[in-house]
Amino acid sequence: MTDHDLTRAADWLRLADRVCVLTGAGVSAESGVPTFRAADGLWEGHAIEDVASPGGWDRDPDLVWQFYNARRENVGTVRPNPGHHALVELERRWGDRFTLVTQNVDGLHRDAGSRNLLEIHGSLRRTRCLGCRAVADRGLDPLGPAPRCPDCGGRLRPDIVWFGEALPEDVWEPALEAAYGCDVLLVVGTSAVVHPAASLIPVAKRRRHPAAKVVEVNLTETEASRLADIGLYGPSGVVLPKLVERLGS
Ligand code: BV8
Ligand code: ZN
Repeated sequence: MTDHDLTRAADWLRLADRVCVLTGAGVSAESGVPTFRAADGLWEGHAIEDVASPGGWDRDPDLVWQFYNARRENVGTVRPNPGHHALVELERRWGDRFTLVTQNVDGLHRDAGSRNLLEIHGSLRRTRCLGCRAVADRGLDPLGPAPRCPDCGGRLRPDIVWFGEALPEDVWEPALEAAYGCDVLLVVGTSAVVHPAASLIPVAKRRRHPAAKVVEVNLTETEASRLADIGLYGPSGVVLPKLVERLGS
């Protein structure tokens, strides 16, 4: 990342009326949460379709809960990092003209203080009852192998969007609007492989004139790079605070 790139990105931000941010696992990697693109394609030793798909749930719900309880426990040991806090600072400056769309399910953005937050893939901290459909925030306490709904006794599932499942309208619609309406879209720590989340990037580029400026923050180039107007390459926990600092007061 050159000083010139950082200045250009900060200048675009300073001129922006509306700012949208799309984050992925790379933001939480700075807190020690493992990303998905593990080299062997496995995820904590499991095939994704066995632990993060409706088919996997139907075949072996206890294995799915074992997988999610392990991730809940891991997230319970980590804290937000300077990258999360830099995004809270951007929200403080832009207020309700700032929207943070996250693919992450670890809840670290919320812990850091982000409030204009759309968790488009759900959250490890919430469960949904298959009986009465109640959604509850249960923090990160272990839920045991086959948790039951305290109200109706029905089976609880993680309130997470699995592969093959539609994203909830109540977060996906506002995410599309935020991407379409922004002047700058920051794409941080995502491989931009998972859809429809990754489609927010071309959406931002398609808006009325002038098209949004897309700034990618990542360790490497990704599927998003060809649509980015600028790439700030480095750890998000270092780059984001530098960007906020370059914005000035
Ligand atoms: C749907 C919850 C239909 C689970 C998640 C073929 C082509 C295109 C699409 C598809 C296809 N086949 C299937 C699909 C659709 C599928 C999909 O996109 N698959 C991908 C794998 C190709 N999508 C779906 O199934 C979606 N649903 O399509 O439904 C439908 C429609 C209507 C009605 C019914 C059905 C649902 C997708 C949501 C899946 N759930 N999460 C859980 O977490 O347990 S997605 C999951 O993977 C994560 O949430 C996360 O979003 C995603 C991983 O992506 P990233 O966040 O980008 O993480 P990754 O590890 O990939 O990258 C990390 C990045 O960070 C890297 O770039 C790295 O360089 C960078 N990095 C690392 N360290 C740092 C860093 N950057 C900065 N600093 C650092 N320190
Ligand atoms: Zn219930």
